Amino acid sequence: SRLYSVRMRASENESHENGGKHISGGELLSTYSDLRISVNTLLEKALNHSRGKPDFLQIQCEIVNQPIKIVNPLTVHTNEVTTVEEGHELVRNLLEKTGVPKAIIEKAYQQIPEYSVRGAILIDIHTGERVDQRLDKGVRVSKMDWQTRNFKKWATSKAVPYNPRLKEALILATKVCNHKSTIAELCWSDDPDYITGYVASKNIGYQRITQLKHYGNESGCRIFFVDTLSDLHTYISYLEEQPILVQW
Ligand code: PML
Repeated sequence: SRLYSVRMRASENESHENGGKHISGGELLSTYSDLRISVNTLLEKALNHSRGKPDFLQIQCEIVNQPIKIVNPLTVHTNEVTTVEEGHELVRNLLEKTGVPKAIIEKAYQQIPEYSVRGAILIDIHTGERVDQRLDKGVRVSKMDWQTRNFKKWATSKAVPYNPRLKEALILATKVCNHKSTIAELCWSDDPDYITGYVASKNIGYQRITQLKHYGNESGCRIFFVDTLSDLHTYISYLEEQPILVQW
């Protein structure tokens, strides 16, 4: 049966000129009969966030018209590090392995915005320049999910602990890395209570790194390193519009 894309966004001081402070966002695909549960799941997520209490909260449901593409999850590996510095050294090594040049990695680090960007920023691996031109919004990857039952089966068989954050991030990384223009993704959370992040690519898989910031820090990061963006518009519409179901 047809699926609905359900999206949530919550923020503080939404009317502020810089768009306010991003609190939480969420994405899922739902059948019509599950819509009540789905909307509630995202509502709970928005209201239980340690970044704060939203004064703006939006949940939107929209039927999916495009055919849904099924993709396999990236393989997951957890890298234990003992300091944030060690974590970022590993980020640099992994990014180099995916094909992002050293100089571009450094240039990317310098461009991580101070303010919180809601979505991802896109960095060209040839120039190191940010190419999305979306300022504080960034690009929001949308229309993807992984059915709970299938995810649980996968998690059990891989001995991965059931972690909704990991699930969500792995779905996103799997969608993003399934496009040939994506060389790698670098991400860590803007949640002050969550310090694990990851580097992902089609070749190295989803490489978790246990410390990429200190507790209490509310600055997150999500960068897509991209190549051959002769057609930036098509790439962004893949991220925003192409429905993807992860299946194992
Ligand atoms: C987020 O949802 O804020 C990003 C979390 C990234 C790491 C998830 C994990 O693999 O534990």
